[in-house]
This record gives sequence, C-alpha cells and structure tokens, in this order.
Amino acid sequence: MRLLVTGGAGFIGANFVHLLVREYPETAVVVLDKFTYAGDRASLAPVADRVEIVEGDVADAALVDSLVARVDAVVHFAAESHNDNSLADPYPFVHTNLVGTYTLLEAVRRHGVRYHHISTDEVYGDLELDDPAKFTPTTPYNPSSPYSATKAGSDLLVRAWVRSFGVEATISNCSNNYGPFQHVEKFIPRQVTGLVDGVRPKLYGSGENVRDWIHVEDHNRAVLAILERGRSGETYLIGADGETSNLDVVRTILELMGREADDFEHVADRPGHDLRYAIDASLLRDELGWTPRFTSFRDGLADTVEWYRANEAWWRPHKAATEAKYAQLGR
Ligand code: NAD
Ligand code: TDX
Repeated sequence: MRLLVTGGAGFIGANFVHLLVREYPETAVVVLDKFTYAGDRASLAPVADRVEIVEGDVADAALVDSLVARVDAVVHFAAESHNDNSLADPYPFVHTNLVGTYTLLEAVRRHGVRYHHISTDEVYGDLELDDPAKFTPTTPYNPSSPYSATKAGSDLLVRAWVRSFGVEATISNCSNNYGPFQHVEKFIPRQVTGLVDGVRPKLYGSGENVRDWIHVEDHNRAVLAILERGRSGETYLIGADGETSNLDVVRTILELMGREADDFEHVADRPGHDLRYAIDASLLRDELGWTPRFTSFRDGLADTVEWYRANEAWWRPHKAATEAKYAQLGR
C-alpha cells in the first residue's frame, strides 16, 4: 500500500505517520506538508528516514497531481485548524480547507485513487449543555466559525465528488483531540506549557463550554479502520465519550501539575464560541468494531502533561510567538 498523507507534519498527521511506521511498516508513506507555522519537521524527525517528505501546498494542482499519480490512497489531514486564527484572518482557511480539498478531489478523480477526508464535529455547530442529543451522521450542518464553515464546505465537496463523479471516498468527523505534538496554541498544550512557565491557565468566558475529548491515537486508529473497512460515500463520527467542561480540564491539569485547583483566570470569551460538542460514534463502533484504548481522560491527560514536560525542546520555539498572537486578541 502506498499512502499520501497531507498535513503529516501537524499534530494529528504526525501521530498518524508515527503509528503507520510503528505498526504498518510495509506501507510506503509520502507526506505532503506546507510547513506553515503549525507544521514542524521536528515532529517527523523520529521517522524521517522511513517516509518521503515533500514540502508543498495541497492547493498546488501540478504537485498534487504528480503525487496522487503514484499512490493507492490519500488521507487528507492538512488544514488551517485553529478557530481563533480563523476569526482574525479567514482567508488561509478558504484557501487550504476549500481550494486544497478541491485540488485533491480532482486529482483522486483523475487517477482513480481512494480518498479519506479528515474533518471535525464542529461542522454540526453546537449543542445546549443540557441537551440529551449528540451529533450523528445525519445531524444538519450548522457551522459557527470561518474554520468550521470551511471544513463543512470541504465535507460537502467530498460528498458531491462521490455522487457526481464516483470518487471512492470516506469522511470522518472527530471531536477534540489531545496528546503529544499538539501545537501550543491549542487549549490543553497552552495551559500545560504556560504552567511550566508559571503562567496561570486562561479560560475563555465562563469555562462551562464542553468538548468531547479523544486521545489522538484513538482517532488515528479509527481512521485506519475506516481506510481498511469503511464503505465509500459514508460519514463516520469519531468520539470516545469524553465530554468534559473546560473548567474541569483546567482543574485536572492544575491538580496533575501540583497546583491549587482554582489557580486559573477568566479571559475574554471567543466570539461565537460553541457551547458544547458531543459525538455518537455508534456507527464506527458497530460497523467497524472500533473501540477507544484511552478510556480514562485523566490518565491520558497525565501522559500528555508528562510528554510536554519531557519535550520542552519541541514546543519552546513556538511558545513566544503564539502568546504574542493571543496578547493582541486580549486573551
Ligand atoms: P495542525 O494545525 O496541527 O496541522 C495542520 C498541518 O497541515 C500542518 O502541518 C500544516 O503545515 C499543514 N498545512 C496547512 N496548510 C497546508 C497547505 N495549504 N498545504 C499543505 N499542508 C498544509 O492540525 P491538526 O490539529 O493536526 O488537525 C489535522 C486535521 O484534523 C484537520 O483537518 C482538522 O480540521 C482535523 N481535526 C482536528 C481536530 C483537533 O482536535 N485538533 C479534531 C477533529 C478534526
Ligand atoms: O486559552 C484557551 N482557553 C480556553 O478556554 C484556549 C486556547 C481555548 N479555550 C477554550 C475554547 C474551546 O472551548 O477551550 C476549548 C478548546 O479550544 P481549542 O483547543 O482552540 O479547540 P476548539 O476550538 O474546540 O477546536 C478544536 O477541536 C475541533 C481543534 O482546534 C479543531 O481543529 C477541531 O476541529
């Protein structure tokens, strides 16, 4: 099997490449990554001699065509992925998430190559805190931010290319990931690395917002199950029943790092801040037999805190610039 992994130098993509090299050594992996602020060669350093790394843009049609021509399948992780950035400057989200996906779809259509599209639960908008419902594959799309709107648009492009052109493709919409190699702009790494520097965690608004946390390795094992056994045209929701309020996440991080549980501060809220996400992953569990391995969020979080403590050399180069961006937003 020859696999093109876009965005393989980012958080989830790099973990995916590590998993492939570890457990599927017979797979030939080509990574296509633009190495934006979010892509880091250091994340691929441990496997650099086992994969081919191409620096380039998923919206570069000639480059994408030449790479797709020599693989059996594409897993498309590359994206602009941070909501706060999409509020400050939406254009890169339109370019990468929409034009980039379009470019890949045209290439897989031309070459008859299998395509898997990585997406997010944010396409469904948000739920009330007390709503018993969870997102399912038939929940109507209702994205809130430029990030989630471009991800929603990219999903719809995939569906259209399946129906109109017979492209063989699957989509997965996953909830919030945590684990090693996540950029320090994201909630959990920001707070953990801040605490290493003696900075109190910063909660947007009230902190009552709920995210449905899943360990990145569980997400990636679900992606492999879909690649191997998923039905073309199907949408699979990925989640591990990890609903937790931001307030509780911060309290757990503080406790794991030996601080008082109330040693955080509230900062300005994110405009349009989604209240709650929750995933019903029963299709994935029942049809493909996937189950998460990280069943205790607290244990997974403890591993992640340890990883950031042990890998300061990886995150330190990104920390100051990230906090300078937040300072401009007053957060
Ligand atoms: P990330 O920001 O850590 O990594 C994105 C990667 O894509 C980087 O390596 C970056 O250099 C690369 N990239 C950006 N623009 C590119 C372009 N035009 N061409 C080629 N490469 C480009 O993101 P992540 O958190 O790893 O997310 C990966 C995917 O998973 C995204 O599609 C995201 O929407 C989706 N997702 C993320 C989460 C989450 O919790 N992080 C949850 C569900 C879905
Ligand atoms: O400093 C912070 N304080 C805070 O309270 C930061 C950075 C975030 N937050 C809140 C906002 C969210 O409610 O924490 C929650 C998580 O924030 P992010 O890490 O920015 O993630 P989110 O906006 O939920 O989106 C993430 O999950 C879905 C990923 O970034 C997306 O790529 C994915 O699609």
